[in-house]
Amino acid sequence: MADRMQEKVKAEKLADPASVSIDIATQTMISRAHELGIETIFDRAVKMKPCNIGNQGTCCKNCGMGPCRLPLPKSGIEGEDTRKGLCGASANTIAARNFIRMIAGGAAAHSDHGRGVAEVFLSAARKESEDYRIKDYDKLFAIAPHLNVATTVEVDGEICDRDKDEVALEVGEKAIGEWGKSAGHLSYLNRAPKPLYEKWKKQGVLPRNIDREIVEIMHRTHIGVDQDYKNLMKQGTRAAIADGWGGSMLATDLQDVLFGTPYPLQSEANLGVMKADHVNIVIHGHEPILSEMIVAVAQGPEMEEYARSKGAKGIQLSGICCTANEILQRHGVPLCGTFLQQELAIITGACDAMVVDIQCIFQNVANVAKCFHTKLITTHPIARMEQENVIHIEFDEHHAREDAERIVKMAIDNFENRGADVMIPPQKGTQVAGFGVEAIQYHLGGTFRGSYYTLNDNIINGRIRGIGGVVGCNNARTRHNEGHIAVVKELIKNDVIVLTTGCNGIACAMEGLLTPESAAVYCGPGLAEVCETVGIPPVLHLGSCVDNSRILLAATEVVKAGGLGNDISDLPAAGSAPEWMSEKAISIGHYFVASGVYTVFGVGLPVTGAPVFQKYLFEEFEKLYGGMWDLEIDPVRHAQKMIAHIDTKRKALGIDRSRERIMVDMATRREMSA
Ligand code: XCC
Ligand code: SF4
Repeated sequence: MADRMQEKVKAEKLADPASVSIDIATQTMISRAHELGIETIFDRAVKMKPCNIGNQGTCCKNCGMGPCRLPLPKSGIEGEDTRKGLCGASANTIAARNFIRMIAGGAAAHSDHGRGVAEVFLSAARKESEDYRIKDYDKLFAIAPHLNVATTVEVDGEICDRDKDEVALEVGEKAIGEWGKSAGHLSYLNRAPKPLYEKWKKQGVLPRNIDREIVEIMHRTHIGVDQDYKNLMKQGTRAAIADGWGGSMLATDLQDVLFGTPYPLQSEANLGVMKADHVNIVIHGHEPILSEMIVAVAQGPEMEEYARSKGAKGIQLSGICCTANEILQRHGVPLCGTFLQQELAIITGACDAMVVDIQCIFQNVANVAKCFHTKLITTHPIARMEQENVIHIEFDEHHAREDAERIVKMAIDNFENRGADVMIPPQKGTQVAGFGVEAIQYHLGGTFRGSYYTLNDNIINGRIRGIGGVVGCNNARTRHNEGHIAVVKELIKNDVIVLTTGCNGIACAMEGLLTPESAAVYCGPGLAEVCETVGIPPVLHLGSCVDNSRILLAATEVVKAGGLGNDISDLPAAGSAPEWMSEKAISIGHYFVASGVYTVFGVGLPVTGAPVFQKYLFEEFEKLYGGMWDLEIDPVRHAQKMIAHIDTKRKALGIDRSRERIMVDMATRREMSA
């Protein structure tokens, strides 16, 4: 009996690999962790239940008299909702304050990342740094006008291109100003479709500068300030726009100018990209500032040679989370795994160094690293860890190459310290990544007619039913990658082309959905035909979290190409984050909503404890901005809701019939060939 009890306790404490992830490599490594007695997030999720009031959004701890907890009664609310905190804050106020604080957190993370890039950009433009040089002058000249920087000058009555270094310097200075300028509004707002800009103006949500909107959220949500959920959301909207059309968009653009605009390339994804006989360096986090330099150093002949001198066959770089997406997009460096696989990469026993910068890094990677030879290296002054085994090498653009060399050398030197306990699961998927606004234009329009015309044409004729933006994290409260893959497969099966970023992009890559060949297997006949003709995957990987701004701009290009309405909210398009978890995801979700996109989240949303506030986000928002939130946990229903929205938009555009015709055509064709 006592024995059985103990067995039961033990069984309860560990995650069941097959029920926490759909991915075989992940399942294998969770079992491996159990064998080695190492705990991972999957086990912790079994042990610790989430707080039921917090996840309804109705726990307030904004002052020292709380936390005040206002759970929704099981039977719901009949009549007046009299729940209130000590100060009288209603459930709507509390949920709205919490919600926009999440937006503040997310917008701050993206935008501060952007600021870091802008600073390095400026120092490159000033030629203060030997290690970073501007790579993509075409893109520089393309973004300059949006920052009100002239690209031409008049010399002796003739208009010619301005000196590129001069343009770079002014772009850098203007860009930095976007975080704290004292007058006017964000410059990039002029990139949005005119009707959208007008909606923002009418609602009074044009962001002034990036930092201010975030600070104002913190002020307004302090005890006793803004206590009207609609007014709170107004500020949440303004900060989210400052993220999507400000901090994130600047981060993406300046990264492209500095490191190159992505174009399609082939690579691989999943833990199986690690190599037992190579020095494995896993880069994890978000900013490409550090990782770009590590790629440059590690791929040089000197370090390769040094690695061989230490008995390794070479150096294998791979990435986790969005820094992985950054170096994938520009260099084809393979993806090692998603957010939920970070501990597992170390548990392979083959990770000689994990180098992290900012965001989405579990503190527990330090504990896992202790069980192996792995050097865990933090590199950012604002992201350190308390554990003693963590090595901090502060990365600085002024001696970036030196820092990168030190890190890579440390990894190589560590190769010989590996234990015998190496186990790398063999699974990996092939992928084609590296899409962006420019690459989509090129691939779907061709060099001579580089525009979104072909995409629009295929949407209008019904081969492509619509566009789905499926993005975001993994969440240990739901089965790893299950929602991601099910939503994406359901969309492409129904001829909806998918644009992906973040960990959804990694999940799709692992599953093989980022290959042109997958079109014939998973897509409806219309989308399959387009993918085959043009040679693109049905799921286009656009990059990292900040690169969700690429989706905004792609949508804007679709509007501009014509025939599908005048605004993003007219498009047959919908957004989704099936397994979201971060505050950044809430900010992204909200800037999509505020840009006119119907956006569905999975897992749960911390608004369900305040039904009136929830209704405001889920229904009334559409009247203000054309987009609205939704929540759907079941992945197939989740995708079906997006498709229903797409069909509503097709109908409003009067293009619903063209699709019916195509479907009949395809059916007849199939009959004929049978
Ligand atoms: Fe982080 Fe960006 Fe989320 Fe993945 S998706 S878990 S935020 S790495 Ni952007
Ligand atoms: Fe409670 Fe009001 Fe303080 Fe929040 S701000 S903890 S609701 S007293």
